[in-house]
Amino acid sequence: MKAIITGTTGQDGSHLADLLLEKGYKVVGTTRRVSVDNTERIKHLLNNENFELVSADITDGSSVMNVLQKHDDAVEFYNLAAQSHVAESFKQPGLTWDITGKGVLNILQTLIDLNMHHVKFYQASSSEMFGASFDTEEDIYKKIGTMEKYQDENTKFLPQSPYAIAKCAAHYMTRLFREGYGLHASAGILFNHEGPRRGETFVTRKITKWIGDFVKSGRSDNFPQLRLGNLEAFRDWGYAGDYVEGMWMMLQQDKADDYVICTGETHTIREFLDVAFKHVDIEDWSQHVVVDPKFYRPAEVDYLRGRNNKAKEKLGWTPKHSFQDLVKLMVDHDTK
Ligand code: NAP
Ligand code: F7E
Repeated sequence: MKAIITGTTGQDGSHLADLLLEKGYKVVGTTRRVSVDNTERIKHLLNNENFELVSADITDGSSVMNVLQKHDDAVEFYNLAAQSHVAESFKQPGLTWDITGKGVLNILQTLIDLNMHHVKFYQASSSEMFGASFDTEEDIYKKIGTMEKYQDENTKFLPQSPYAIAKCAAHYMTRLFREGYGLHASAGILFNHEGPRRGETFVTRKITKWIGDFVKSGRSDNFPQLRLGNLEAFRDWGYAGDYVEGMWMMLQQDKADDYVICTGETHTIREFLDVAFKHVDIEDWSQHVVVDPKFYRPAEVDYLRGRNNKAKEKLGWTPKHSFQDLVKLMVDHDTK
């Protein structure tokens, strides 16, 4: 069994490569030209004889075609490549569109042009596509009198950033190639997922990295404060290692489909700060954190809480790590 992963050098790509290699796959990972080494997360795989790193950029259709022609015995293709930073997408909307939106069309069209219907395709869709949209749990309302908000596969999309708009286009394109061309193309609508391999400018890792550096400094009084933006947003945060199992499970189904992967719990950035600082015995973090409007976004996604009933019932997927486990795992990693 051979699988191709784009975005192998990223957080999810590295976890997925680990998972597929454990399962006995041969893994072909793509990497693009960068001026500094980007293999930190996969350096433990570089000498694995079942792992091959090849050059491709998904904005360059010919490079995608070369990989697919050379590896036409692949049975699964996971597209995890993206300009994945939401705040950055406001600064580089055109590049975000080219990679996160049109790049996906390049892959899908190449699969069809090469008549590679035997390849099952996974698209990394995102809870950011929901943006300002949510549904309410009427059934719970009837029982306990409060209206809980949530998003699932039936919630409409109301994207709030160039990133989310590009992801919506790629999501609909994936659906079109499934319905129109009979491609086994699934999209995982994944809510935020984190871990020690998370990029250092995403809010969770920015917090745990700061705590790690602060602790390692001997808790110095002169240590620069942690500068953050909006602390009131709610996110449904899970562990990345759990979520890549959901990706794999989707491609093991006879029929391709779309699935939400999430924990079903939601917490604010403030709550993340509470748990993370408490783990290093700091009860009051207010003197360490500064709210800096520089990190506000032109449009925010205020509330995300997924409902994972479909993934549980059809895939048998459940998250293995709680919110508390996740925060502690990240703080422990960064303080070591
Ligand atoms: P990440 O750490 O930012 O990794 C993104 C990967 O895409 C990196 O390997 C990057 O390569 C690669 N890439 C960027 N531009 C490319 C291009 N033009 N051609 C080929 N590769 C390119 O993101 P992640 O957190 O692992 O997320 C994986 C995927 O899931 C992304 O599509 C993301 O949008 C989506 N997603 C993530 C989350 C989440 O919470 N993590 C939730 C929902 C969806 P370099 O190493 O060279 O930069
Ligand atoms: O922001 C707030 C920020 O950048 C989370 C990507 O993986 O998940 C991720 O997108 C929240 C936002 O993730 C800072 O305003 C406050 O409300 O960690 P984030 P994200 O935007 O939710 C989705 C599902 C993806 O698909 C994306 O690829 O935290 N926040 N202060 C901050 N955020 C950042 N980055 N930095 C701050 O200083």
